[in-house]
Amino acid sequence: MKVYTHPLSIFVVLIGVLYAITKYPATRATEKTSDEVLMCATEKNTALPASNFTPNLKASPAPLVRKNIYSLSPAEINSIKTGIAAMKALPITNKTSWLYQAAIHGTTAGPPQPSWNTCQHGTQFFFSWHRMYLYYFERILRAKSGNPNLTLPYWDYQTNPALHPDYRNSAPGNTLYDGTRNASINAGGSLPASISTSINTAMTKIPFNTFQSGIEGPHGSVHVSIGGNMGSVSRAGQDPCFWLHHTNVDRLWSKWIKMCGGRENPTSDNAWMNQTYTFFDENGNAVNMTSSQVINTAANLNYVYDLPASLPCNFKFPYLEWVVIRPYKFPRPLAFNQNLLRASFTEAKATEDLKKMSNLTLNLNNQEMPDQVLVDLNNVRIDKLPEGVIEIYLNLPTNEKPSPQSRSFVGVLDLFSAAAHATHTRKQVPVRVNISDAAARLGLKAADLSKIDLSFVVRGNTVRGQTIDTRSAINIGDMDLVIERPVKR
Ligand SMILES: [Cu+2]
Repeated sequence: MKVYTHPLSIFVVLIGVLYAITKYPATRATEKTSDEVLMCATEKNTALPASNFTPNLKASPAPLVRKNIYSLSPAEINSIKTGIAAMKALPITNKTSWLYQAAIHGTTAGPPQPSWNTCQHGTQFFFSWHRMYLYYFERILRAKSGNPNLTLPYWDYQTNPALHPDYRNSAPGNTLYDGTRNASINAGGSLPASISTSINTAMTKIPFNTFQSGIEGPHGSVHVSIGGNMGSVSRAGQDPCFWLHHTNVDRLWSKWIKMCGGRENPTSDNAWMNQTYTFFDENGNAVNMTSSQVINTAANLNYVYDLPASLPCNFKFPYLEWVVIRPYKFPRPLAFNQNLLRASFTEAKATEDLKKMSNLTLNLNNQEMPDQVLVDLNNVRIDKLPEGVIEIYLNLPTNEKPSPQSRSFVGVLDLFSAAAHATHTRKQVPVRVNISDAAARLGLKAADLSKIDLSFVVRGNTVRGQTIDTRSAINIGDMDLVIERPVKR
């Protein structure tokens, strides 16, 4: 492992220190991640005794439209403020209160209440769980606002990388403001551009799970770049901009399916379709909902997004089965607390998977369905979150300045899920990084995979054109290389 000094770096840690940190982990830093004692729910069904969801098909003549926050009228924004104020006025014991609803995502408050801490990250239910969560929150907010046409707006940070001004106005009584956010965000700063690039990469992915985990990375980076409540799984739902962010994530799922080209929801996966979670409606009544019930938002959930119309899509992709090969393990741990770390992974250990194969091949250029090359970072521990993101590069030339336009750019690290999972008592979910596109651009062959070079670059938010200086401290236990290969059905 080599460590280089970067012009921005304040803290350059010598190799010996890196090993010392790894071997004798420092006491867990208390800032920002200290309250992550909760855990996201495991994948088991967490449904409670409740009535089952039935769509109210007569609710409205046409589905309501969820719109861009930047296109809302002052009256529409006032409705949202009114609804939030009413929810915030209720005690946490009320299921339609602001704090009860936020605790459904995560909380350290007690004693445990129905549906608390059930958020799904790093599982196949990330999209469907959050869609259900938004749906019932929207119904509650609509009822409290007194505006029957209220819908949740979304924040399209790819178009407007700064948070909407009404959410940053610190005037007393503004229910959209959250003073715990990073100063750069409340000052009107922009999220790093690498978030947008990573979303674009994810949208090109055809398999549902590859797309979904591809969105989780930039999604988590939005959380951490905003910071404060948003940067912590146990408090994120308390920041009003959480709902803008997740409505946008939900919109990206709707947009992806409209892009066709073989994109399909996992409707033949019964475990996914029947997965049930419990939420509370505007009257505080428990309702069970399954993933299968949230696929068609217009018919079942009475909303659509203001997406451009696209052609009808009947194309079925001829692939279903996936073969997963884990050819190499890189056992050397990695730690850093600086702005740029280049880590060469050359100590590849051949796994049983590789020993069984006579010849490892790699098809990154298949037009229909290329192999996906993934890196699983195991046992990630975060001691300090950056005020921004961590960008990842593959085989970045030493003389090249890291930028999301680089051929080596891989994506952004999902620090949000990693921070939450870092204290899980159950088996950790690895932080997954998809290096396929960069590997294809660089023309990597199967033989090159036993020797890869990853660069981790800490990039701050941008305020008035200036990228702010920030740092991060992270430990990664070890790393697995994973190849996902589609098989024709
Ligand atoms: Cu989130």
